[in-house]
Amino acid sequence: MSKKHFADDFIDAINSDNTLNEASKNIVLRNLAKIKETKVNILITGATGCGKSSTINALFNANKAKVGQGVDPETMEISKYEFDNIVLFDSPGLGDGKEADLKHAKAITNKLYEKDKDGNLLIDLVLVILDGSSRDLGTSFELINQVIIPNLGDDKNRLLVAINQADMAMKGRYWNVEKNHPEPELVNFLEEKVISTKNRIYEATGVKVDPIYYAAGYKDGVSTQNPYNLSKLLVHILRHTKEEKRAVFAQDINSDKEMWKDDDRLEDYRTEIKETLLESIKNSASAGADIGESIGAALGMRTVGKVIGGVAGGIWGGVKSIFGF
Ligand SMILES: Nc1nc2c(ncn2[C@@H]2O[C@H](COP(=O)(O)OP(=O)(O)O)[C@@H](O)[C@H]2O)c(=O)[nH]1
Ligand SMILES: [Mg+2]
Repeated sequence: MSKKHFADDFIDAINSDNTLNEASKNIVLRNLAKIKETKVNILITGATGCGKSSTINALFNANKAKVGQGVDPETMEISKYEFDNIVLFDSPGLGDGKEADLKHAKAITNKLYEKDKDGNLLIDLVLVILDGSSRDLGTSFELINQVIIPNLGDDKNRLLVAINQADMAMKGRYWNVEKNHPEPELVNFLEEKVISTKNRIYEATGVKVDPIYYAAGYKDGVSTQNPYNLSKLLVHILRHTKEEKRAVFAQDINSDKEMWKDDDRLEDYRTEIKETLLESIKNSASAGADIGESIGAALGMRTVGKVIGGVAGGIWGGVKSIFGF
């Protein structure tokens, strides 16, 4: 892609910093080059119409996924969307008929076992989206409990369950359109949905998940509704991603500030996003430059953090302004 990588701005900054010793500098530059090559592979699945495409478009920096596009169950395969560092696999869940369901279950299972070129499991994270406006989530639980969890391997942390269309959970009632948030009645309803989702998965599989609810929002000819709890969703995605891979989200997340504004305020999600990205970049950049070795190196490493935090323009500058650096 043509946009400049945020790591290149850090590379420029490190290169022009003369407080760093040469040896540390070379290690950091090599690490930054590695960040550019790091891929995070996410499998997004859930029933047709739950909002996979809408969620992809809200989270990331391109309108790649067609919204409201019904799939042809006969020919449907997993669609792949490649950003600079994030790679998404979008697969329908169950509920498209017996034959299609078998095909989808098989495709998802295969993806879960796929290895990358280093022999590690390819998929870093499986995001299962439930349609919060649907009263019958039976096929979604079948997908989670019978297809995904049994084929997930030991690292159950790869699974994240999120309930979309929070605004429509009570058919649009108790959603405050003006403020773009749920009123207390709807909050209670959604919290119960979270608990019952958690219980249904735990009772069937013994696996503990921590579902969240959100709204990807929509754009149609007449009206637009911004996402709700998208920052919370990203916080959970980051928490479920290996520490050393978190940094690269900075490159691909949606640069439209409006997308990230509205949330339940239960935690300061935007501050956590900012600190998580910065921490991950600092740690990845200074990996192997032995901090314990000498005071000089330790000071050098502290400077790396400072240099990186100080970079203003480009993609990183955008991320900083969204998440309040
Ligand atoms: N009200 C509301 N509609 C949504 C939300 N997310 C998605 N939609 C709508 O639900 C429909 C299906 O969404 P889409 O993203 O295509 O679902 P997919 O089949 O899972 O990819 C579209 O009309 C979207 O505009 C949401 O959070 N709230
Ligand atoms: Mg879709």
